[in-house]
Amino acid sequence: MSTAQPQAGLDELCVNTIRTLAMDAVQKANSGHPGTPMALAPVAYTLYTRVMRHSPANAAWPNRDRFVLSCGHASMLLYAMLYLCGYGLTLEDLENFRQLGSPCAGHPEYGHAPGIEATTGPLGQGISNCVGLALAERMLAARFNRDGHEIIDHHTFTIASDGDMQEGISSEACSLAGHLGLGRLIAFYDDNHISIEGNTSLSFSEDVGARYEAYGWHVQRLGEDLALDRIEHAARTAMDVADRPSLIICRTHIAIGAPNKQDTAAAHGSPLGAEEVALTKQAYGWPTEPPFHVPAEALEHCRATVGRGEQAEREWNERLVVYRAANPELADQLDAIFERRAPALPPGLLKRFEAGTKMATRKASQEVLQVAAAHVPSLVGGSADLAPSTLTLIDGAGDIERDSYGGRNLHFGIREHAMGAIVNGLALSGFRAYGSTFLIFSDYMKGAVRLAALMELPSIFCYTHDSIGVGEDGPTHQPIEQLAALRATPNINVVRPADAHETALAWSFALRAVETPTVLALSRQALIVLDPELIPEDAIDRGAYILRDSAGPPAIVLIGTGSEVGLCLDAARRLADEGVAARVVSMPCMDRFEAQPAAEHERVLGPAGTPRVAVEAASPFGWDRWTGEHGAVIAMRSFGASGPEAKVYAHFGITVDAVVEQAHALLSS
Ligand SMILES: Cc1ncc(C[n+]2csc(CCOP(=O)(O)OP(=O)(O)O)c2C)c(N)n1
Ligand SMILES: [Mg+2]
Repeated sequence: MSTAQPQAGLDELCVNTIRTLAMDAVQKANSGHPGTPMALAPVAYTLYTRVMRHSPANAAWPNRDRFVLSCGHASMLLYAMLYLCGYGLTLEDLENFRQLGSPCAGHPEYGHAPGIEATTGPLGQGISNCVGLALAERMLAARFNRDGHEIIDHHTFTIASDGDMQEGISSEACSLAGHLGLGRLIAFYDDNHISIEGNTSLSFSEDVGARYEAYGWHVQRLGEDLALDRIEHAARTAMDVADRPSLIICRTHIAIGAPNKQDTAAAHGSPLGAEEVALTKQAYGWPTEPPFHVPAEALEHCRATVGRGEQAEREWNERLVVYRAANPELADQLDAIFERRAPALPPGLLKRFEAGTKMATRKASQEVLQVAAAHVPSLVGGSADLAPSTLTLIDGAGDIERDSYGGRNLHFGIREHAMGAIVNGLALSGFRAYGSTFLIFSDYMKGAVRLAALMELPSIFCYTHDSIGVGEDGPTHQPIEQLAALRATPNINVVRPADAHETALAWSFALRAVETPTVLALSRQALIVLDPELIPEDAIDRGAYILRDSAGPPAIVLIGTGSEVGLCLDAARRLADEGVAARVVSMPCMDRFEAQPAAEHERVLGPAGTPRVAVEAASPFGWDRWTGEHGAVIAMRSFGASGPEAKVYAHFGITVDAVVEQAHALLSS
């Protein structure tokens, strides 16, 4: 008897175990996507059991190969692999697919089970995260590998579907990946000619392989024959191509083997149905009962990855011991990245600026960034071709370029959405990463920003030109509703500092974050630098504070953020001259203020019934919560206009006069 036969039989048994688990879990949940996991089972099985170096017993092993299922709807493929390979998911977890509290959510959720490297589901994000993961690998290698000590040398694998390939974000990200020559990035493309509405020919006819070749990728076309040896060979060929990312195109058949559902859109997002499940199992030569049948040999065979992973990890740990002895400081830095430690910022970080002078908060941010970068070696970032305006370059740190990944300044090109996903990939790898553009273009990257919040990543989104203060560029460039939308997103801290000192605190706050992304909203225009003695060190953590108080109890409270705080101060002075007791509250972070107890709300804003005026050159949405029944909001109720900044503010009635007038109106009513 040849030895190939039993192995081939065992492989087939394992592949069919994955397929039937996916069918059964979707059938039991009466919801989900069965067809794609069925078709992709050979690819995932080959990667997990033959190709990838990973350690199911320690899913967080830093030098593991990464796998991201970009087509997150095929989540049962990932859950089946994680269960079979011994990552800790149980068969019961699979049986509870899509149920409340199950680690097997509808789409893979980062942090819900070991082995889920990223939250996927919004198509295009996963493969774009992978560009960040693969870039992070090269950046870590450039920083930490020393002759004879290759401590970082892993690969990043992903499976992407038609939808992933159609979404613009993947085009942005993969264009950059090709440009940067990220050779350790390997994507399988599930070319199944099917999406939800039917055949992809309805809307998709380009040659995807040719497109990726044009991006500078190495492309293999496997065709229909997905024999495991061919998949493995293609993966290894891709791994040998060190100077380019790789795309491996597989012509698959959704719901393969299902007699009535194969190659149909019906197999995409609905259970096959009990009858079709039974027929498909018969076609596989599988017992129709019980469901969730896992042959002992299949489980045992897949679980052997645990031992192989432990062995790989042991070897790496031995290398790390030698490395640590030779490079103790570097090893410490590496630990900090692996553990995603929030960097300690010395109090001296908080640069002092001269009170009374004028400085744009984007300019202050630039100065603070230099100090922060000196103390936080893992801080890296860049902009979507706007660094001269957003002022986010780290001086003297060098650019990230093809074959030169040791720098700290990234150039994303005009690719905001990919920038968001790549920043998230860098954050997943332990870098403190920021991406920057104008606040208005946060809309272009909202999908990725939302996922940073959902994944609980401390990504930093540094947005400048944060209001109609942009001036002449006009309404296309003047954000209105962006702050409200970002504040409405759970688990994002939106920080809009009033001056240079609040900006320093804002960076310090963002760098201390562990599981919450920070959005910085910075001014293009110069703002008065406040007296630092008036700003508490925890101003951002608390979200709002009394910047200028009235002599006695306040008759009126003026609340501002960012550029409008100065305006509130001027109005308060005028009111004081008129004998009106006016308090000014700076609220750099509404999200953090909301998190404070009611007593703190009352301490800062005055007791309920105190007349309050909020001033923000943006949508008033959300402000009535803080102004209360007796309050007023001075804000933007339309798009902006093109003109010099001061005239635009006057045109829209966001002025000291307007604040004083509004205060009088409230006091006399
Ligand atoms: C950004 C985004 N838009 C829309 C969807 C809804 N959706 C889920 S899967 C899918 C397309 C399915 O086609 P394909 O990607 O080829 O997956 P397959 O059916 O082949 O598994 C769509 C539109 C989504 N998940 N993400
Ligand atoms: Mg498809």
